[in-house]
Amino acid sequence: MASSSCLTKSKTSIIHHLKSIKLNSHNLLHTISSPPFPLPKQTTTSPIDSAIVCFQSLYFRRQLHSATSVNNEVHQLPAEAPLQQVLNYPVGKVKFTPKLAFTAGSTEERVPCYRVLNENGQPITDSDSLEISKELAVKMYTDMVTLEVMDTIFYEAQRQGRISFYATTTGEEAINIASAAALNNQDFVFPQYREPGVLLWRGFTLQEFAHQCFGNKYDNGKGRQMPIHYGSRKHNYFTVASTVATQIPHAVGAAYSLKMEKQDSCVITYFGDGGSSTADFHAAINFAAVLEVPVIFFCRNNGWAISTPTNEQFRSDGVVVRGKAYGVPSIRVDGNDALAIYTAVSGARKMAIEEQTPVLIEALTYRTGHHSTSDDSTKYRSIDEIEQWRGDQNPVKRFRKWIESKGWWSHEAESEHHINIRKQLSQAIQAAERVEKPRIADMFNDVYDVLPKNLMEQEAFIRKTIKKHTQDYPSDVPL
Ligand SMILES: Cc1ncc(C[n+]2csc(CCOP(=O)(O)OP(=O)(O)O)c2C)c(N)n1
Ligand SMILES: [Mg+2]
Repeated sequence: MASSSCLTKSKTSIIHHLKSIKLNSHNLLHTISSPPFPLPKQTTTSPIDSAIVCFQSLYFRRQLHSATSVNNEVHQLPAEAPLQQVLNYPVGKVKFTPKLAFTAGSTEERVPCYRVLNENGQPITDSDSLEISKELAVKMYTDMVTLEVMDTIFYEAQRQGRISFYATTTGEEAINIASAAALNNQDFVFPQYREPGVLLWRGFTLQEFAHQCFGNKYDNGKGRQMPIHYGSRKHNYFTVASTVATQIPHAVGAAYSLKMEKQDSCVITYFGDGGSSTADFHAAINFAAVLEVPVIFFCRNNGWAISTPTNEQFRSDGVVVRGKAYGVPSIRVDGNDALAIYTAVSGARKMAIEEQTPVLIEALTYRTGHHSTSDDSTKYRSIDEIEQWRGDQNPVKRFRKWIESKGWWSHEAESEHHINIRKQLSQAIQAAERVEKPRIADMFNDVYDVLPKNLMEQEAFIRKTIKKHTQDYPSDVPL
């Protein structure tokens, strides 16, 4: 297609064409209605001239498109058309290019992963890392071990039928503890369900964890939720909701309120790779970017959403690249390297508060435990693969090697801590088991100011049924 033929089109046909490509601008149409074409060669800057150039560009693209779709080959257009280099679209200033080049859907080179400690727990040369004190390092390590032991014991308690459900954080201890260590306790947490370590870090006691898992009257949620649905107003930790990813837009709303109140704190929301595959994630991160709110999106990319591997969830280079698509600063970090996570979250927090911006962190890791006690992950992945990730990459072992190399930890300290935590947990579980369940009335209160008629009827019905069939109902639920 020669450019001269399109420039000599009649006025009517050009206006018709403009309408068809939906360039909705009166100015533009007016300008086009004043001949002559072709346009003068000098560079123009007025909005009207720009509009004409815009039209020209679109017009040529159209012609090019129809030419290529018919002949399946691209012809070089003569260079005489005076294309302005940059145009100020509503979306921003955009440069033109005469080249037909589609952006790549994926690149050979993946976004690199920020790491500080290698598999032997030795710092990588020249790595950017924050200095941390012995006291902080030891607290991070001991909390990781506490989390590991807590998982093992609650998991066993579920297997013994003492609690109904459990999900471990195995393989994600560093994500839990090191991210929590980098935050301030005033920062709000909107968790998924695999981040109890953040609550542990903030001082939620083993007894409180046990009360929740046993759903007794001391559970903050009054036994209305399954085990592991922790929440604590005292620790600014919003209650876990297992409807995947619903916490992400909530976090953005909370961050917006911090912004309005000019608070010196931020929000962090955790979610898995599966969570990042939901509509809620996309809506939330877009709102966060546009509203410029201080929220950290922390994605635990552990390779699996129950039995669905990440390569069946998305074709992008993981989750980190989505930050750029939404205009959000992002980083990919080694999720099994506590020092890297600590440094990345500290940096993200600073940016979020000082620059009032969302930040996306993708922590790459591997879920070495089953999804939950309802899952057997060997049905969809090999034991060898799991074992491989439990070896050198184990985040707790890696961090231990580092603190040992600094002379901050010993075998004696390790066994003492294990014994102590096991003992505390065993006592906590026994105590939680003995506490009676919440009252029947708690199934119905705390939502409505005045109980609606249908709930009153349900409450009366359940009381009547329990009285009639007492032997079928637990004796430790007060009526
Ligand atoms: C809205 C919704 N859809 C589906 C489920 C069922 N479900 C529970 S956990 C889960 C996988 C989530 O995977 P991911 O976000 O990667 O977290 P991970 O379990 O790996 O930590 C799914 C699909 C759910 N709870 N909520
Ligand atoms: Mg996952």
